[in-house]
Amino acid sequence: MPEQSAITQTSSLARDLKDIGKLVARMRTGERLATSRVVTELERLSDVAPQLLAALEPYLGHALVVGFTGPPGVGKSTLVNAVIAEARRNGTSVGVIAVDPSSPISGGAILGDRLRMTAMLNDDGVFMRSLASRGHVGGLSPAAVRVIDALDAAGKDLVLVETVGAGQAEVDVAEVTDVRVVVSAPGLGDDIQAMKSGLLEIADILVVNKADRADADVTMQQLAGAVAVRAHEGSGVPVLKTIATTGEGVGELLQTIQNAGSKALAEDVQRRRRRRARYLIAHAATKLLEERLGSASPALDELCDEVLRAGVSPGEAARRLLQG
Ligand SMILES: Nc1nc2c(ncn2[C@@H]2O[C@H](COP(=O)(O)OP(=O)(O)OP(=O)(O)O)[C@@H](O)[C@H]2O)c(=O)[nH]1
Ligand SMILES: [Mg+2]
Repeated sequence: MPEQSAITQTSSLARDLKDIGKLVARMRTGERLATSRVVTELERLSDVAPQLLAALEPYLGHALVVGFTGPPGVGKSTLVNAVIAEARRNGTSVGVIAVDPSSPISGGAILGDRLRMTAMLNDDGVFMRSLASRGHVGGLSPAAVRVIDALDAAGKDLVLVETVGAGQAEVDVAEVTDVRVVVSAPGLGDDIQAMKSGLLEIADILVVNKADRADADVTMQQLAGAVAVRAHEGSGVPVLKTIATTGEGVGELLQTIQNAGSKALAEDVQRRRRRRARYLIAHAATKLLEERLGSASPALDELCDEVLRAGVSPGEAARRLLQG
């Protein structure tokens, strides 16, 4: 009976979680079920999440966290899929987080080729989780940051995070990843202009995917032109071509990612983790502030009136709001 199996599940979960150390140890040996459970607990921020995070602490800082972002439909999922295949050939273990409410991983749609997908599901060196952005419009949810930590502690060498580059997402992905790959494709039109203003600034590596298409060189030139402008500012961002569907150029992409990543990995673990924590604090602070500004209160009304009377500057009012 469904009720009974739900109860059994809950009690076995409770038993498992009683011994968090054991669960983490199982995850560390590569047990998929244990990893899955740790990820779920952290994603949901369940009661045991603080203890779990504390237990993961000694194992953090090993993974290279790579963000894949770009406009919808440019082939990010297909490219991530191809990078996984390439990494596995080198024996590199991979965790994948797809932040994409529109195409959940279940069903295999998100990562394209069902056959390869099935092969990966049987490969203990690969762990994938799809996360809804849950009203966190366009951005990375704090849950994604905790799941990154889980996969890092699980011993994955590479953690790939796919997000659609829309507004806040690119900023978020920049805060929590070590290497940022910005993916584009031919025929984006206005999106290329949008990329120039937003995404290009956070890119460590630029990829023109769908290089099998005739107009790929035009896109390549547009991006190389935009990057050349930045090169004067000393950026030197590589621009690579890939065909995610065939794997062409993906070996070079992975190599470039690893080169860029070696610098990040040499950085102090604590500093890298603080950067992620800073993002979480900023995220929480923004929410708190929105709540305070959104709900009517006599104190806020009073503050507004004081600003209107020019007795208090908006800056001073903001400071008071933050202190309150
Ligand atoms: N011709 C060609 N098609 C590709 C290539 N890479 C991906 N595609 C196709 O482009 C379509 C979109 O691919 P996805 O990988 O789902 O793109 P995405 O950027 O993850 O899309 P969203 O997650 O919805 O933003 C699919 O039909 C892919 O098969 C490529 O290199 N060449
Ligand atoms: Mg996708």
